[in-house]
Amino acid sequence: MKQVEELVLPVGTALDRFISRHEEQFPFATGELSQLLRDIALAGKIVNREINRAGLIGVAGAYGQQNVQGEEQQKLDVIANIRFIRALRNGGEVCGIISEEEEDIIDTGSRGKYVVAIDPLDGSSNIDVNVSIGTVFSIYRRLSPVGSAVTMEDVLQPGYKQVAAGYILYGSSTMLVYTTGYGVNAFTYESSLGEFFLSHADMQMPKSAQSYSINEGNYRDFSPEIIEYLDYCKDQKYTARYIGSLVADFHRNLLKGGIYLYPETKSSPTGKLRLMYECNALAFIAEQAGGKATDGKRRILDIMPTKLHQRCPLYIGSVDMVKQVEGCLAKKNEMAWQS
Ligand code: P6P
Repeated sequence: MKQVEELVLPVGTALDRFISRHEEQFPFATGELSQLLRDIALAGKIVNREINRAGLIGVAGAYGQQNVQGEEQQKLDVIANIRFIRALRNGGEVCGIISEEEEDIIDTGSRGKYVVAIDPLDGSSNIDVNVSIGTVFSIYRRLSPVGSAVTMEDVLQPGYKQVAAGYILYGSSTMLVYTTGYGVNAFTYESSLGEFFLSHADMQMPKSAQSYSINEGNYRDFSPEIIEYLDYCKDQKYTARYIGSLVADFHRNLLKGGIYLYPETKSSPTGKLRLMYECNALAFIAEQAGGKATDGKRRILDIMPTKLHQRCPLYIGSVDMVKQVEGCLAKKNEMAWQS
């Protein structure tokens, strides 16, 4: 006969309760940032539902136009963008939004104290083949006076100014992972209850591992220093894992250790990934979990942005592995300096 306690196991800590319990950590804790995180979680639940049913509700496939990046938009890119912008606008805590899918700043006209940089759906080329994809977001405090128009300075802040950052991974399970500068916590979505529950508390990224993540199809395009590092990985019999969705590759490395590399190439001389709504958020999370993130020369979080959609090379993951790549690249940087 089972004890009654076994019959009524606790369901765990819901995201809402976790946020409320940790509210005192938020600077100027007046509940707005907590509400903003809830707004993002709500939009994530809605997008999750649409991703899971994409093939049934006619939202799979291409939308038929390109975004400001010149990339073919998928229907779900457009849908996710609308869902997150609507949730942030209706929530009232955000005065400005920059999005991969929007050319310019969105000024919500609200008296909100925060600005958000978001990639509504990253890895969307994987949607139609049922591979994990993700949402990435960064949250900053506005710099201009409340009630005034949102300025470029409000949205072009360096990554170290983030007050929170996170991602939602739509994978074999849907997870929300975020930090407010007090460690990294992950919440798994229980769809039968419509809630995210704490599943990974205070995550720590292993300092090293034997797994690397890069698109080796660009091998001929890489610098000699990156080729040297990749050859080292092969000599060490490292495992190559590349999903084609940054959020999924990053999440694996957060749990198991590893490094993700997207170097500059001839076709992408400043790298492919976007600083404001991909690299900064993941760099914040990586560092909070004991990892590291660099563009090969600079700490990602120290890069002073100059354009909304600027790109940068990205080396992110286990601290010892990122340091090793930096060592390889230092030779290149030194040679460049001496030439
Ligand atoms: P490639 C998806 O487009 C993305 O931004 C990341 O999620 C992913 O890691 C990378 O680009 C894939 O790029 O050039 O290897 O197809």
